[in-house]
Amino acid sequence: MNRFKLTYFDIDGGRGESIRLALFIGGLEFEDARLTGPEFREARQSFRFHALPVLEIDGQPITQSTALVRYVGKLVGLYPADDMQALYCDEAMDAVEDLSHAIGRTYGLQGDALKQARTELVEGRLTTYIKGLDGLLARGGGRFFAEGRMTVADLKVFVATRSLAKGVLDHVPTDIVEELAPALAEHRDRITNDPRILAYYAR
Ligand SMILES: N[C@@H](CCC(=O)N[C@@H](CS)C(=O)NCC(=O)O)C(=O)O
Repeated sequence: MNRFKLTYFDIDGGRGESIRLALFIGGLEFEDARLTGPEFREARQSFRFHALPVLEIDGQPITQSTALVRYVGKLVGLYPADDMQALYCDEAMDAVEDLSHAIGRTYGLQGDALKQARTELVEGRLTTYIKGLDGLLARGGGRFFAEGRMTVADLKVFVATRSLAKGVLDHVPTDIVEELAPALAEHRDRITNDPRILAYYAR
């Protein structure tokens, strides 16, 4: 049995959350190391790319959240064996990563500059990616992104749409997913109410 330690920020969202969910769903025990902002800044230089998440597997640190969730998904049966379904899964996950980068560029801004950047985000990349993900969901059959069942793609998209609904981004309407892509909002609710996800957040 491998030893897993996931280091990420102390938030129930972001790039580390789908990895936590996949580890939990798969019943793989892991050390859930959650850093505060000051703790991260102090330790930042020690991380390979000065960023999180980092998953240590038997003491070996590995980075890159999508690669990590794909790896855990393979271990726990949350990643398709079929190549085309795997490609569907990867496309959705990489789209979420693109969106994370677009959102990340608005972090640290204040006041009017923040408002303007977030308004542009809402009208631009956010709308494009929500609609694009909605299309990928439809391609997957309407309920899940690949293989007609929950995979790591559903976890990664769910983390993103859940965060939007929670209002973590000032100047971004919390109902943006409902407004632009009702099926994607239903997908978020479907994953939210999955017994494995309910069990994770009930801990
Ligand atoms: N491509 C990397 C991006 C990692 C990344 O940018 N992580 C953010 C948090 S989600 C971070 O550590 N930001 C802090 C910083 O860059 O100072 C991945 O997918 O893991």
